[in-house]
Amino acid sequence: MVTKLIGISAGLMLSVAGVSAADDAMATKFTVRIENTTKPDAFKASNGGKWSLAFSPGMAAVHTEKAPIFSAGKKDRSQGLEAQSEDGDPSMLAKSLQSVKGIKSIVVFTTPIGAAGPGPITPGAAYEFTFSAIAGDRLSLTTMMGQSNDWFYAPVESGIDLFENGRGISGDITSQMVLWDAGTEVDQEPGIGSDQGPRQKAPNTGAAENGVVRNAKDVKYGSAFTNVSSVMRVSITSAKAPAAN
Ligand SMILES: [Ca+2]
Ligand SMILES: [Ca+2]
Repeated sequence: MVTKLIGISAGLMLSVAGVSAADDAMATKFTVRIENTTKPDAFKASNGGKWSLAFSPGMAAVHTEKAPIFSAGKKDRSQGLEAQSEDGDPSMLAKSLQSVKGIKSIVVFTTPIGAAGPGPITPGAAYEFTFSAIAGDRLSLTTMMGQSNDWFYAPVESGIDLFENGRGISGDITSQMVLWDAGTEVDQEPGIGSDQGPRQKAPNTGAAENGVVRNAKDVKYGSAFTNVSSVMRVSITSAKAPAAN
């Protein structure tokens, strides 16, 4: 499910109150690329059928607080993480985070590079988005594991520190990504579950789990998918804005 709100090609930057223009002069510009490194039909279900893995549209937030989106071991906050995790729709989460303390900017990424419109990244495809940040800022991002009931990839709840010794980070940050279970929908076998994103009759369909957000390695079916670097590559580059003169 992708709403009109996020029907923009390059990634929609939502402005957040409290971010001053003065920050711009000192800001470092970052570009993040999320690539689906799997092959078509790479996975085999218990019924013998093969399936492909895709990752949904998602969102990224630059923040200063330690856990703006979720807390491991706690219930989902009903801010939209459920729709992101179950239906691949980041729009509600992006909207509600605008009023969360410590959020400085939000980017929604919906359209794969080279695609005509919003959609998941299928094997070989990638999303890319840019944002600006200053020392002390952290990055969180979310994307659904598209063949699950309510699993999402994100860094740990405190996000990724965007600076080291005052300089913007660059490089492969896949190792900082974790597969999480949102605890909102009962898990079925990935790739064939009737209530999972590609097969459910409508968004938000499936048995309620009433659980907590937790590392997917601790849930049924999860451990086969928690080696994130075997399915995606997330890289970041940074460039200091040139001095104005
Ligand atoms: Ca679940
Ligand atoms: Ca579902």
